[in-house]
This record gives sequence, structure tokens and C-alpha cells, in this order.
Amino acid sequence: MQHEYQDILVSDISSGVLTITLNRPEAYNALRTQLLSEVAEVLDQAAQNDDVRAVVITGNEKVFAAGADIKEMAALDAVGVLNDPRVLHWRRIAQFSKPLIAAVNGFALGGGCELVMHADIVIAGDNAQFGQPEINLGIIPGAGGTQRLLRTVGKSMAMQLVLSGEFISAAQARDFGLVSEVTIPERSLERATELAHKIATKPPIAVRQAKEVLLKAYETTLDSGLSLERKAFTLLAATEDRNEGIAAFMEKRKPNFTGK
Ligand code: CO8
Repeated sequence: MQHEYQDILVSDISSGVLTITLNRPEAYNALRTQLLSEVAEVLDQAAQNDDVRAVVITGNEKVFAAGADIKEMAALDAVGVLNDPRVLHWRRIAQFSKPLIAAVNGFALGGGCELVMHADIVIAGDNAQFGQPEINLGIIPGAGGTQRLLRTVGKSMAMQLVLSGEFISAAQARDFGLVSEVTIPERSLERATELAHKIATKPPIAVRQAKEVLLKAYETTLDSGLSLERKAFTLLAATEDRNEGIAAFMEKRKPNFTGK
């Protein structure tokens, strides 16, 4: 069953996994404010709901998302951009504490590519194209693209994408670390969902700690990152799931993690 929103479809929770489908095919899933607020709202709810262990986000077979809604953006002057509520929605998406896995087919451009970079794992169909074509509109990426792209693909490719507006293929995106696996387009959602289901069986506190500590590597020194890792590692020693994981290994049985 799909729960109806205006710009997205949201599945029922199935074995700990929720799927969000961007659903503005007539506008190539352009990320208007309404769409971003719906994604942020669903992620906020998913963060609060213990039944959700991982979220998959996807588009359709032709397009993941073609960027910010250019028609909506055209109406904003500098003050409008300054006060743009989308900034808050992006922040809420970035703060989602559980695993977010993107299944990308077709275009992931501008804000669409930036949304991909908010995901923790990215599976791409071999028809996917990634790009930051904002330069062609006289602007630059505005939802973290300059910072996350450089940290992900390195300086030369980040500069190439942002300055030239050229697109790269799924295979290139994989070579540069933007994507972890490339599949045939018909399989990308299935593979992303498979991974989400696997992660959903893992101890949830350890999963959240792992995500938080890994993401910190983007923005901190090695020394502070290692110190955070040690603290998280110590904290996990106080969880029931750690005792269960170790006991299950010793007793040669499957662990039953409860999130405690
Ligand atoms: N916004 C609005 N509508 C769009 C967008 C978009 N980003 N992309 C496509 N559409 C619409 C088109 O207007 C068209 O609608 P219509 O049929 O009513 O004219 C329909 O989708 C299909 O598009 P095309 O006819 O152009 O389809 P093609 O297959 O020829 O081309 C492309 C597909 C290559 C994806 C092309 O549509 C394109 O280049 N789109 C724009 C890509 C782009 O420039 N993206 C960057 C946008 S700027 C941005 O993302 C900044 C993010 C900053 C966030 C800051 C938050 C605070």
C-alpha cells in the first residue's frame, strides 16, 4: 500500500524498510518546496518510529530528480533565496539518523545529485547520469553540492562537474565513489531494498552510531574522529544488542537484536 502525499509516494513499512518514491514525473521530479518538505516530514517520522530501520529513496526509470524546480526558483529574488524554507528541509534530510539508501535511474542533476549525496549508500542503474549543471543557470550548487561533491569525488572531478556542467555516467560515478554499485536499471531498486532489509536486521543503535561516526569523518580531524569512534564503541558496550551479538556468535545461532 502507498500512502498518498502530493509529490511523493510512501510505502508501508516492510520488515523495517520504508520506501519513498519521488513522484512528479511531469516535471522530471524537480524538487519544489512541497516535495522537499514531504521528504523531510517522512524522514522525521521515520526517525521517531522504532519500526523503521532503513529508508530507500528512489525516482522513476527515467529520472531520479532533475534538480531544484527552476520555475519555482525563478520567482525568488535574493531575499527570497535567503529566507528560502527549502534550506530547513535540506537540513532535516541531512540530519536523518538512520540509513538512507538511494536507488538512482536516469537523471540525478543539480539538487537531485545533491539529494543523492544526502544518501548513505547509492545504487545506480547503468542508465543513470549525475551532474551539477547549475552553472548553466548562472548559479552554483546550493544544497551542499560544492562541499559534499568535493569530499566524495575529489577536487578535479568536483571542479569538472561544477564548472563545466557536464554529466557523468553511473560507471564514472562508481569509479569516483559517488555510487557504490551499478546494476541494470530494472535491478537498482531491488538491490537497494535488499541492502536496506539486510541493514534492518542489524542492531539499530550500532547502525545509527556507525552512520554518525562515519559522517563525522567528512568534517573533523583524524584525531577527533578517532576519539568519537572510541566513545561510540564504548557506548555500544552498554547495549543489550552487543551482549546478544556476542552470545549468538558463541552459541552458533542467529542473533535477535531488539534495539536495546
Ligand atoms: N525544474 C523544473 N522543471 C523541470 C526541471 C527542473 N529542474 N527539469 C526538467 N523540467 C521539466 C521541463 O520543463 C519539461 O517540462 P514541460 O514538458 O512542461 O516543458 C519536463 O520537465 C521535461 O524536460 P525536458 O523537455 O527538458 O526533457 P529532456 O529529456 O529534453 O531533458 C534534462 C532532460 C536534461 C533533465 C533537462 O530537463 C534539464 O536540463 N533540466 C534542468 C536540469 C538542471 O539545470 N538542474 C539544476 C537546477 S538548479 C538546482 O538544482 C539548484 C539546487 C539548489 C538548492 C538550494 C536549496 C536552498
